[in-house]
Amino acid sequence: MGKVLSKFMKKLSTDGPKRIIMLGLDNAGKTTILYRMKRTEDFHTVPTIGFNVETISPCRGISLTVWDVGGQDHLRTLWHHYFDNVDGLVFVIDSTDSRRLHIARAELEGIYQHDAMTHVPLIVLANKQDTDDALSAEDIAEKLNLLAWPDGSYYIIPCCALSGDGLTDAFATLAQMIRSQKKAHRLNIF
Ligand SMILES: Nc1nc2c(ncn2[C@@H]2O[C@H](COP(=O)(O)OP(=O)(O)O)[C@@H](O)[C@H]2O)c(=O)[nH]1
Ligand SMILES: [Mg+2]
Repeated sequence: MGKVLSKFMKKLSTDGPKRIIMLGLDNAGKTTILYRMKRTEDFHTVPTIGFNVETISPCRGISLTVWDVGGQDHLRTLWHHYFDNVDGLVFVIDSTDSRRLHIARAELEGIYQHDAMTHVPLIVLANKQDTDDALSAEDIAEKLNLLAWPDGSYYIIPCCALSGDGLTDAFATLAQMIRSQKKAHRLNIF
């Protein structure tokens, strides 16, 4: 039994990288987050046309291939092309952009209308917490109506992509959510 369990745990941790998509309105900080996690020095971002993709080092034993997809108006209609076989979603909010939070909410709800995305674990990043006018994660959760979402289906985490504060925790939490979900799924099969 112990042997079977350890084989099972090993398989969980050695499965290939998990596929993460990172979405959010333009200027939210997605590309900055990707390269901060990748620990790239001296990067500067330009508005993303299309996508950037990087594999980031293991979080809780899982490597994450993160797709950072452009968020300008005309690019958002293309997001659904990235929805197949997604293991986790990181949805990034510019916490200073209170004017467009209702658009972010509509986009987030729209993503979860797609069948392929229904059960995908969600991390909402309340980015730009270093600025004086940043809304708190609690305010953002309320404005996005997250309290109506099922318990455990998401976490909202305050962060600052410039310093990296909050990012490691956020990706580790997502890795943990993916791991628990896969485990539950496999146990159902037994
Ligand atoms: N003050 C502050 N600015 C940030 C932060 N994260 C990103 N930015 C800035 O926000 C702008 C948009 O960032 P970018 O990563 O290109 O956003 P994207 O369009 O979502 O990929 C850039 O000028 C970044 O330097 C943050 O945590 N704090
Ligand atoms: Mg970008």
